[in-house]
Amino acid sequence: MPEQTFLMIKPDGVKRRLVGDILIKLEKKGLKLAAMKMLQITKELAEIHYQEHREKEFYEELIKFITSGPVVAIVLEGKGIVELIRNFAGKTNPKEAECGTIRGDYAVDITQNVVHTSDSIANAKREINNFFEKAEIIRK
Ligand code: FUP
Repeated sequence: MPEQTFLMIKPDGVKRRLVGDILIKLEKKGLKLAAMKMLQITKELAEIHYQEHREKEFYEELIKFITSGPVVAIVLEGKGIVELIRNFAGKTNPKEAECGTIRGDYAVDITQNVVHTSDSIANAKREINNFFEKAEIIRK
């Protein structure tokens, strides 16, 4: 199976009408979209998605933010796509993210940082499973 990753446009990105700009960047780069949908994340799904941050001091704020409005969930496919999309998003803290990256160009706040991207192939599989049914993912 080709490598896949999970990219999510967070509630701030949707509220600020950045969905179109982000999709244009992905498409112009020539990346393959395998799935995409808009959804409202429940508290349950948020807790599953951010389980590794349960003990962190920013956890409550993170859950509140990610459930504060609709998100756009996307699956992208291609060789080396996990690392490519990490680089495309830029560093977690937008103040450190390079210009040209999503966070570098569109964000200043570490929580409201516009996008989430999977940080490994294993986490990408887990996250895609959390957000999508198998039938929602296009296979060529
Ligand atoms: P990333 O993989 O780049 O999304 O970053 P992390 O997994 O390290 O963090 C997950 C989310 O927690 C980030 F998107 C933003 C948020 N976060 C904070 O709100 N405060 C922090 O100090 C660190 C991360």
